[in-house]
Amino acid sequence: MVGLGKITKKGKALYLAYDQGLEHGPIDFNDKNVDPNYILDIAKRGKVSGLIFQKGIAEKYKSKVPLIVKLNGKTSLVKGEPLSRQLCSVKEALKLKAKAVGYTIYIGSRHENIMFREFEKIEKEAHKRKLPVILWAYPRGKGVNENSGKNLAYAARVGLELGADIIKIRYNGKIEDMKWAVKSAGKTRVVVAGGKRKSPSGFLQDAKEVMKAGAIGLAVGRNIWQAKEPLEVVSKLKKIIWGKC
Ligand code: FBP
Repeated sequence: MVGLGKITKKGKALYLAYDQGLEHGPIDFNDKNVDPNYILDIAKRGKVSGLIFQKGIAEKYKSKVPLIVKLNGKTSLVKGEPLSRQLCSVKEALKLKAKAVGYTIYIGSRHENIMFREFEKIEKEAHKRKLPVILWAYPRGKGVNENSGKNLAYAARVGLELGADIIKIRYNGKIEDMKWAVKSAGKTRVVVAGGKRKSPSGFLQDAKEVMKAGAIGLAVGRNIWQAKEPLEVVSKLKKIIWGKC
């Protein structure tokens, strides 16, 4: 197994996700957070465990915290069965000084086999170079329930089966479902995505529950950088993840 020491502290992690500009477009942004420098500042001052960028931003904006380069992506303009293709190689990510790479698979999509193939090559190459691989494992596609406990656990298990070091899944608000997903992931570590912005108290409550369920941390975007005081959210999340710090 590849060591996770560069992207975890005491086995736990808080990642700041900022690939939404590709996935959703600037609709998620305001005057401040549309600027990647604003995000770099939150990451640096908040001392998060890793910052997730697509390669274009990583090339132009240098991170002081460990960089995680997302290797595939798609826009929200394409409709139909989801397919997210590779946009950046492991080699390019390493040139950008990435400490890990990320890849999304839409479990249940008619095109999941294409993403499985791409992921397999990435996983092989990244592991050869001792680079951890984080799999965004999202159940999605025609007739696929994105939030059922059964499918979240299935997504988690796919991460273990395919060789991911960490999987990033969503929380459906049911702690028992998260416990089962964590169990299903075996030795693959689980981090949980933030999702659309929620009330701060609701979001922090979710964070407490996923940690109780056995996740090693969270990978959050909008609930941090859309907040009025992002560093306050980071600090509260760190307390939940690491206890007093
Ligand atoms: P958020 O915390 O903002 O939800 O970010 C997590 C994330 O996985 C991002 O990395 C990604 O851009 C986004 O969610 C994708 O969301 P969706 O697939 O629901 O459009």
